[in-house]
Amino acid sequence: MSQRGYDHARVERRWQEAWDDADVYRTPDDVDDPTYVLGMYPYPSGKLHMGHVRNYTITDAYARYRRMRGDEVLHPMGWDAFGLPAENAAKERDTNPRDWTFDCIETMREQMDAMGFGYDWEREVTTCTPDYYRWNQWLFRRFHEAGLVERRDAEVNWCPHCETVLADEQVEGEAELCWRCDTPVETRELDQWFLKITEYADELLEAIDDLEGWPNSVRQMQRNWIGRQEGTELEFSVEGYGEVEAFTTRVDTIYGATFFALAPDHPISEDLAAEDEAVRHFVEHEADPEGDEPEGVETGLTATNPVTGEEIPVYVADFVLSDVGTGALMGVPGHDDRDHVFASKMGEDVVPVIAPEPEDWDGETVPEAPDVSEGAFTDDGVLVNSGDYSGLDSETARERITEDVEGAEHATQYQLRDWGISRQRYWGTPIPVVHCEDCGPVLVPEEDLPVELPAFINTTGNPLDAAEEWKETTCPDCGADATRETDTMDTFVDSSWYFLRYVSPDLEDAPFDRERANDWMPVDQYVGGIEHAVMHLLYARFFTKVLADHEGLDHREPFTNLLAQGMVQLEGEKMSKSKGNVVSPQRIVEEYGADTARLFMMQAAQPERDFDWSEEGVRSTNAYLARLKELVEEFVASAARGAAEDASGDQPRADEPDGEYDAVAGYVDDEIDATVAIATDEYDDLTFNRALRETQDLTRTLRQYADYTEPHAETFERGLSAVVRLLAPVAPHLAEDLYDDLGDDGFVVDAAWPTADVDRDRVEKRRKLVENTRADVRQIVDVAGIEDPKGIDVVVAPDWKYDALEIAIESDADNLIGELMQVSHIREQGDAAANYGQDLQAEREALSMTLGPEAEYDALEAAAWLLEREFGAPVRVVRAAAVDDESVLKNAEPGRPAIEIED
Ligand code: ANZ
Ligand code: ZN
Repeated sequence: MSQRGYDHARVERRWQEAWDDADVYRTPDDVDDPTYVLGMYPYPSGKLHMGHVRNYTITDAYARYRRMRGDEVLHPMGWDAFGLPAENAAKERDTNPRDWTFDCIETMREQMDAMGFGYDWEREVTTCTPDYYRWNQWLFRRFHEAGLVERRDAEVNWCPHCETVLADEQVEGEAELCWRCDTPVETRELDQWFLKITEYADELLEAIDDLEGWPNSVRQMQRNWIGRQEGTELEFSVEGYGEVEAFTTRVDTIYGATFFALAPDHPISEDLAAEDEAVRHFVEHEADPEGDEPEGVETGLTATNPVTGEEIPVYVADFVLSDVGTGALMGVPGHDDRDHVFASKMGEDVVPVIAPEPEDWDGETVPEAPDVSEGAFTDDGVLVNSGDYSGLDSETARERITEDVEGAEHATQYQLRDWGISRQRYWGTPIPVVHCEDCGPVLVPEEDLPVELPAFINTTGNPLDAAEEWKETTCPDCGADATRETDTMDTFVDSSWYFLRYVSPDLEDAPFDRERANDWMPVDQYVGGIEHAVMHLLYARFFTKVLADHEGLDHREPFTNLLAQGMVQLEGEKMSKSKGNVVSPQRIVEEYGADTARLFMMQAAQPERDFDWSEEGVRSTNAYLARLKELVEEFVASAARGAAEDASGDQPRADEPDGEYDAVAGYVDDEIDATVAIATDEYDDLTFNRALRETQDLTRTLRQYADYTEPHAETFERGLSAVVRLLAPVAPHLAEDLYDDLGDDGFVVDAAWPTADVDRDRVEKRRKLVENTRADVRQIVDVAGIEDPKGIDVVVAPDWKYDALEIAIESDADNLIGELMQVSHIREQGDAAANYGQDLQAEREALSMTLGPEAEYDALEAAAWLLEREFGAPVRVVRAAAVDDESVLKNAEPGRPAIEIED
């Protein structure tokens, strides 16, 4: 027999060792029912924080659940091990990023093991090892062969403090600060390597519609990020420069174009700047594309509107972006807010050419033009002041004008840009390129991969630039002296395919085993933070599509279901080091145990929601586990006593305790089934909090049962066994211990999930009936000030009231009472029927079917012991037929029995 009290440290150590010895988390390679459950791998910062703990408890619980349901589950873990922080930490601590990273990994792996996460560590993936990053380099070559790599000059965000290029998303806020160090970001021109994700823009966008297992918010964020717009490209002729293309989404407004504007780095602007001092000054000193106010300078040129033939002035303006559309636009101040501000400032005309569509519009009449002097009218509407096009709706006009105007054509424009992967940093995958004076940039041949990182050099710039010996090499094409590329890859490259490496982590001749990947993929359930809603998930989708097109992957989307977990907060604020409000998982594990930490988190809220950490909640979770342990141990002890007594007698019997199978046992049996059925549904939906609430309710019922009477052994054991299994995904250590106590063989990890077939709707009605009845008794006892009730009668309503209720629900007659009175056995009830009919009429909208008189009687009869327990008085459940007292019957209604208390 196990010792008394809940010694979490002992329990957790014992089972972690046992799991380890038995290798229970090893995943087979070839499987029939593959389920892939994955948490976003962490950056090895050295410390597991509560966000990690929550993230990985969700995946662990779900993986364990699926496994108990009979699936073969892949649930791996690895390390997003490259990145700037390691480099910075290495500098601060006078070590190198590799040692620092591996130290961090070591500690975090131990912390994960202490949490009881069931990973197959044989499949661990560490991105900073040459075994992993050589495949980044290999993939870079493949992308290059597929025409998806490009090197071009590009303006980049440059953080002078980190001395690195930042992605747009790493630049924060209006003030444009570096995400890591808050230094204001500058721009620089550099030769950069790009992956051409824009080639997949359409598919990335359109396939979002099918990602039904993703949160809508994430899907919308991806749509916005891709930002596809349909519009028209058309030509304005500019004196001296010929036809100049402009992009517009609103060609229907072309009669209202009162100026033309060029981006500051448009070729014409650059050409003008060479001669025109004002333009040069503006381009070099004033243009600020991020500024709030649109600024610009007149060029003195005019452009001819291709539809109206009108000549309009040409500006160079900073709100025109060179990488959007064609870098030139027609300004329509009447219908675009920014153009309105700009035109007002420059004194250009504001002409209304679109009117709001009148409510009773006949589709032809030209409505009155709106007043746009104070602000633009930006919606679609009906064209006015637009020649022959007046009277058309915006959409039709756009089609017509695009068709009619020479040189105009339909065009699609995207917000999405190609993915610049170059980083001028050490701790990343070296881009496998050699620069040769004669041959230019040459790819490192496959057989020379990996290009390994040289030893770390502590310098302010890019350490790879300082690694002279490493840099010096020969050209793979011509053999001449050449230098290595010193850019490394964005670490988002690593995370764009790591989920494929877990499938065959040791494979030596390809990044992943095609056949196995096709079996395991796509990931069934992916779990991670909302901060990865756009980039990581979009890049992973992009890689998956490229690998489907070029590497034989059968799947075009990597993640079927995505859960973006909420934040763990403290007093309403995100836990963060900078705020100093961090609760350390390690302390919680030491004080209360991993099971308590896991259970507390999973029951505190739905996984998508933010919730507040509460030490009080942790303590009560811990107390619950201790009570459960006690309950199981009591049962096991009394069963053992019973067995000993039996052994001394002459007739060996089944386990003791051996209470009757009576109505109480029946009630408990029903509750076990209900709990199993509901908790299973909730596990399927990953709403662990609800599954756990059910499980705790059942535990309480079992406790009350044991306190009330000698429980029926089989029923009681079935209940305990259900609780232990339902809890096993979330509190695996204690569940193993109790599973063992209950005499089951093997590990609960491998145990079968309990099953039950019940009608949830009936369960809910039954529970509600019992709860309401208990509440009614409580209220009567309270209001009447009854100290010591002698007896409680619960009177089920007469059958005719159930019939009347059914009619009230089904009938749509205005006169319900009339309808009821047509039924003879209701009419016979006289005033009682009329009164009840009135009640029904009053609540008609809110009525719902109850279980029916017999089922209500049975349910109340089975639950009578709960009332007896609570009020310390005998309880009789009585059918209406057995009662003559009209005043009692009057109060009995379907779903709400009458209560009579004797004091
Ligand atoms: C005329 C027009 C009339 C426009 C109108 C809009 C409303 P949004 O604004 O997101 O719909 N545009 C075109 N090229 C641009 C560039 N290089 N830099 C900045 N803006 C540019 O994006 C499409 C609109 O952005 C285009 O449609 C154009 O202004 C502007 F009532 O043309 B529109
Ligand atoms: Zn060469």
